[in-house]
Amino acid sequence: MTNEEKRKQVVDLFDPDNSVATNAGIFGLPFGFDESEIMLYPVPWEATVSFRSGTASGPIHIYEASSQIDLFDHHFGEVWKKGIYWFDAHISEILRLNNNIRPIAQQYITAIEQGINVAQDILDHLNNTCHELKEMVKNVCASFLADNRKVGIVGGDHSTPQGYLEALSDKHGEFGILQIDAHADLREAYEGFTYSHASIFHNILAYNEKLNLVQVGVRDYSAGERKRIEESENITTFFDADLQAERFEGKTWQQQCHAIINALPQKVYVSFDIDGLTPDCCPETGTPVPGGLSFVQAGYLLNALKEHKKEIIGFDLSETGAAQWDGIVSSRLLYKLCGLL
Ligand SMILES: [Mn+2]
Repeated sequence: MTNEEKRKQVVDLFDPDNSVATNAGIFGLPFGFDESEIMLYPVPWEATVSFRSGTASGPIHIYEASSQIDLFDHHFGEVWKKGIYWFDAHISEILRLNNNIRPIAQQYITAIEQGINVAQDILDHLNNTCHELKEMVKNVCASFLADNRKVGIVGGDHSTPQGYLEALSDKHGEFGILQIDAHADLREAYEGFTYSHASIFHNILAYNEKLNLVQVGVRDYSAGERKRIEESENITTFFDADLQAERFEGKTWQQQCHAIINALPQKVYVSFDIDGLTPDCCPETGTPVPGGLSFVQAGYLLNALKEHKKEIIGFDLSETGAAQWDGIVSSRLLYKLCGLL
């Protein structure tokens, strides 16, 4: 039997209107590895987080909340039929790595904030461990892509999809990234960390010069990042304050979504930092900022991507905080992102 035939068999036997089986997987679904078209890869990682911690347990809060959602999505319908698998085989190894270097990173951050010099070998050790994590994510994602699976990374902080974006770059070359985020994440080696959550798009644009980055909801950024945005032809930023001002003056979200989508090429990766949403959707995220997209605006934008028939080649959902409510919002967004794939 092919994997597709196996999937069909599981779909036929499953009643989505019934309550969840106790041994069920993500979203209460019965699919195994073989039967799943979509691989969700949780990366509980926050080694270089600068402000509030907790996002390393984002995946577990998302997983726990996921069984409560109804399986018919208003925009994307019966998403579950694609087969969705929570590939958590590396979750304890990643957590072990994270827990090993997190205290060292915290001491390092505290020291540099106080202007104390830190031995270069400590920083090297931290950067090497982050590199190890990135390579691990890259190898796992590359093997899924080679197997024609679709992949979503579930962070962890926003550095976690770096390896995945490299694997996609190797496979596709040219594509666009739709980044929904309160921050620009274009810093060069924030606080000395090569693979900082604040540097992910600086890093991936250096890795793949054919990328097109479209940012939405940005409202907290440095002067250097502003300059970078203004000078780069392959970065288009829809700042949150500008989007909201245009709407105060009569533009509609529909028109704005069209402008956002028109800035993207045909192949699109969605990088969803949960702090792009209003803070009531993500109160425990690491660096919440007032303003942002409402949950329904985000759903409308994702649906508009579908209606414009963009080819969605992958996604990440990052920075979910350690709380039940944050898990509830993110798991619902995760289901929509699976629908978009
Ligand atoms: Mn971010």
